Amino acid sequence: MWRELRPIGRNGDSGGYRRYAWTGADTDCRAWFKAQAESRGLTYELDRNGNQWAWLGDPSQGNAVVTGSHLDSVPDGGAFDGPLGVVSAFAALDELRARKAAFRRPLAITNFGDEEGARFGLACVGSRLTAGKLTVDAAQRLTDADGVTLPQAMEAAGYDPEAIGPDPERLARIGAFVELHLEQGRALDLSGDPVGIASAIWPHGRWRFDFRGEANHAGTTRLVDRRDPMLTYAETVLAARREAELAGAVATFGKISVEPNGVNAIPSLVRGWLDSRAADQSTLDTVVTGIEKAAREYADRHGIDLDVVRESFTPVVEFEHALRDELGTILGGGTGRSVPVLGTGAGHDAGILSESIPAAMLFVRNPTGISHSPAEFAAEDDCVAGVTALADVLEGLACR
Ligand code: HGY
Ligand code: MN
Ligand code: MN
Repeated sequence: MWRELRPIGRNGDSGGYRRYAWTGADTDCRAWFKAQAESRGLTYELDRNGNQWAWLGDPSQGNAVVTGSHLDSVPDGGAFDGPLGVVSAFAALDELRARKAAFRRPLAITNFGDEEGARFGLACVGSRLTAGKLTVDAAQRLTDADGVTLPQAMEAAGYDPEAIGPDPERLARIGAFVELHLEQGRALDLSGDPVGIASAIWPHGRWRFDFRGEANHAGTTRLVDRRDPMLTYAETVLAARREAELAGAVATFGKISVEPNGVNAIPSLVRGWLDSRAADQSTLDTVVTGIEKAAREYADRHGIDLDVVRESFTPVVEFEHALRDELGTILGGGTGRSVPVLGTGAGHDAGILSESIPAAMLFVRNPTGISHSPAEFAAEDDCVAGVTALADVLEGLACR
């Protein structure tokens, strides 16, 4: 499976993946998923929001156990964030078949569409639409950097954008969703465990800061005469770092666009996207309010107009304790051995779905903690441990 996925959407220069929603690379990933489903005799289904499903057993029976993740990536992402959960799901099913497990509940493997939000700016679009956490109206207005809207992109990729919307009937069939994911930190490396269980996802969001000044000649405009939004932007980036440090949170400006984007022109517009996350809501509020306040002070000083728009927000997710404890018991194997339970600052489809259905996550050790980068890595032994753990969990949930 890894061999087949390896070339899809891979950039030769960076070695990273550019698998953006509804592009050719995404289409190739989806074709791969469908082929994996069909080669195992699973019933393939595409839902109204473009999420893919591979069913073993009859979905209408209800109380299904579902596992999977996503196949799209951030710009120059690694091989594991997303695909590890999908590959491990198919491998866990193979393992359960080898064990001759008898399924008492329907089982499905999923690929949720557009998890990273790399193209349209909003993460987890497929699961948000399904859970009714993104309105059809708002989804239809999502636009990529080239001005292509989500409906246009879906249509160009051969999907029906008219069909998108909440899918409560589908969610009602699911008794438990378990997403396996590469850990995006070093907690398991430090504790010396190959696999852990998720406790919670930090509240997180994305804010767009538009700094508007005045375009002018870089060579002839005296410094005192400038209204340069790049200066205000730069000061805001430093403020973000300061506020996050003070609060024990994180804040990142990782994306920027500049107009007119000329070497010899003072910019008229600098647009920067802030991603900020914290362990609790009030800390996150403090950080973002502090950054915005600092930005407004700098803007006033330099004659810059500033607009701040919250583009997305995901509240704290505390995974259901009963399911989480069940996973702990299954993985402890009755030995009382405890599996680490850890929180994360990364968002996931499991977090979006957890408000509608019981959801849980398994994490696989990441020896460097690096993620959203071509350097993202997990050792083969740990990936195998992840598959075994997922198979044990699915067996415990679906076969007993
Ligand atoms: O956490 C994120 O940035 C995304 O939801 N994976
Ligand atoms: Mn990610
Ligand atoms: Mn992911």
